[in-house]
Amino acid sequence: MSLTLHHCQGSRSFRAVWALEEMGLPYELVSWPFPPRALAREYLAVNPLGTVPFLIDGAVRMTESAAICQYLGDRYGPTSLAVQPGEDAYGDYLNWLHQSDATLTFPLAIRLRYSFVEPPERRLAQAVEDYGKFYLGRLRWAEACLADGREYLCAGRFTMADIAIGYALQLGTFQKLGDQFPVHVASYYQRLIERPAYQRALLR
Ligand SMILES: N[C@@H](CCC(=O)N[C@@H](CS)C(=O)NCC(=O)O)C(=O)O
Repeated sequence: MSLTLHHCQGSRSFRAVWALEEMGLPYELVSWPFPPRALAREYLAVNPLGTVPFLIDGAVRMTESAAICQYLGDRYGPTSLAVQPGEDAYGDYLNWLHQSDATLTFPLAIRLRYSFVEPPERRLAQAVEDYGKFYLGRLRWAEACLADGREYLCAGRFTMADIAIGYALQLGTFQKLGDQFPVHVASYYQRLIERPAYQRALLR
C-alpha cells in the first residue's frame, strides 16, 4: 500500500485526511495553497482538474472526497467505518455519503466563491445570502433523523457517512453559519469534532 493524498487546508480533502486518521493508515500528505489551480499552476500536471482531494493509490486516481472515504473503508478494511451491502443501513449510508457533497457542500462552495475566492468587484452578496439559506434548509433531513436521539447518522455507529457529513458541517461553521444549525445537528457536530482522529486531521 502506498497512499498519497493531495490536500488544501480547510477543503474537502479534509474528509480523506480524517478517514485516514480514523483508520490509522500510513499516507503521504502533499499540501497546496488554495486554490491550487491559480496559486500553484504546477498542480495541474498532477491533477488536470486542479481540485483537491486527489488520492493516488498505485494506479488508482480519485478526485471525489466521499468516494475516497468509501474506497478506503472497503479497500483497506475490514472496518466498522464502512457499512456493508448486506447491512440494513447500506442504502442510508450511500445516501449520506452522496448527500454530503452533492446536496450540502455544493451551496457552500458557491458561497465561498462569491464571498472570498472572486476578486471584490465580482463578489455577490445576494448569492452569499441565498445559498446560506439554501444550505441551512438542506440540513432538515439530518435534523429529522438525529431527532430520534441517535448518536450517528446510520448503522448505529460512527461511519464514513459521519465523516462526509461532518465536513459539510465544518465548512458551514467556517462560513459562520454554525450558530444557525438546528439543535440536534449542532450537538451531533460537537460530538464529531471531539473525536481524536478529527483533532489529528485538523493539525495535518
Ligand atoms: N465533488 C468533489 C469536489 C472537489 C472540489 O471542487 N474541491 C475544491 C476544494 S473544496 C477545489 O479543489 N476547488 C478548487 C478549484 O475548483 O479550482 C469532492 O467532493 O471532492
